[in-house]
Amino acid sequence: MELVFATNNAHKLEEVQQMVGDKFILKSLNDIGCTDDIPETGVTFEENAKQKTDYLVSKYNVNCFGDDSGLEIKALDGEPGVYSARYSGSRDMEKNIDLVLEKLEGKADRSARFKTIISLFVNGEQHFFEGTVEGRIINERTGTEGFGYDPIFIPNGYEKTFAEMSLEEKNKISHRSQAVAKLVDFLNNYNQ
Ligand code: ITT
Repeated sequence: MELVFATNNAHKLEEVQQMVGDKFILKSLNDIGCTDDIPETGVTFEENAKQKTDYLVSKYNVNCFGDDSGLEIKALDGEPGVYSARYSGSRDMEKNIDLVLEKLEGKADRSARFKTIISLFVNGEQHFFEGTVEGRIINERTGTEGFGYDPIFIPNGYEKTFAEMSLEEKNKISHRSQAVAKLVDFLNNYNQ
């Protein structure tokens, strides 16, 4: 089954394709020739994820899913949240990470979670799937794998950051993999 994944983030596409296996052929926005900047103006992950699939359904009439993810830091009242990709005002992750570290200076509670919400639109039906992973923000970047805030996030039960894990290791526990596992479970049953 072919599904459009409403992303142009190659890391995310690769992570998710690895999880869904060959049964689902994922197409990115580039693959379907969509170069539009799909609006992401919601104040929740759910609203943003749904905006992506609503857009693709209305413009291309395809079966599709889209996710919105981000980092919620307790001591920052859930920031950067839906603003994770542009927390500092730009998509420059060096600046975004610097801002997080700066804002956390002197804070005792460094607990945080990554969250993903997936919106799926398939054959006229709307569904949502959620995944979260709890952890903490460390003081300095460690590791070179992954993307985004991976170098400063240690998941609970581990002593290394997401950026020190292989993709396979991260996928066993990540917010995105949990949400995708629910999506895949749903699709497998849906097809029967
Ligand atoms: P698309 O909207 O094109 O899919 P994006 O980069 O904006 O790509 P998300 O909305 O899923 O991706 O995530 C927003 C930001 O949250 C992302 O740019 C990262 O900074 C951060 N983030 C999300 N998932 C992450 C992960 O697994 N590891 C590290 N940072 C992550």
